Amino acid sequence: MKATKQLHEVESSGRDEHAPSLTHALTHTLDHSWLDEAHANRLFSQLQRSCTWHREEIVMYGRRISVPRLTAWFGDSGLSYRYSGLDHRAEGWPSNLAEIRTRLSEQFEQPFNFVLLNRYRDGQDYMGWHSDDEAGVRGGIASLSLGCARRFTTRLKPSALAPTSPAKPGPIQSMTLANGSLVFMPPGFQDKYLHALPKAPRLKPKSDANPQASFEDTRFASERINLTFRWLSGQR
Ligand SMILES: O=C(O)CCC(=O)C(=O)O
Repeated sequence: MKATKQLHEVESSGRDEHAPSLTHALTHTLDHSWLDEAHANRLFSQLQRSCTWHREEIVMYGRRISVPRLTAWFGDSGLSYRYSGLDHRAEGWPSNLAEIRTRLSEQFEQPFNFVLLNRYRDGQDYMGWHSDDEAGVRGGIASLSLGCARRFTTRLKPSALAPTSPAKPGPIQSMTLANGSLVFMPPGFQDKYLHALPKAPRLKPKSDANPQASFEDTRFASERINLTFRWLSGQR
């Protein structure tokens, strides 16, 4: 892996005698300025305008609920990624994301054939604790953040803690992902760790910030777009 910067930036939420060392706990790579600001701003704006954003519904505990964020996806034509009981069929790559994919493949020396986009409209949108360990997801996952800075959290799965530890996840590790930052979750990460994008209650919804303002003069208001580049095996 040709990572340009290896930075373990951790704010631990507490100590736990069963917790592994921080170095072990956060083995992913974080680069705060993987995309320069102008490029990140341009890409944010392009994706915000041009993607078909879906408000998906999933069934949890027998109830149908709306996912608390918008989603879009791209990938090699015909490829389908199934998670949360929903199929996501790809129809090729727009040139702006194909370019990013090439750079990521060179840097991390692995192919990527699918990208999932999550759009958090304000601090009320979030992603709960989960791991991307669906059958067929192989290799590392490269996660690019655009727009408003948000906290990204990780914790060890109970199964990855010492056998003597209670059946609860490890302490929460947290990092801030700002406009243009990249975090790489290496192969095997999803087997051991959960991750989440918590709510950010102090972020004002766009309508409160200034409903008349354009993207340029409000920056991102409170919006964030995250792109996770993945390799799905067993598919072309
Ligand atoms: O928005 C983020 O940074 C997290 C995205 C995520 O957890 C995922 O796509 O699986």
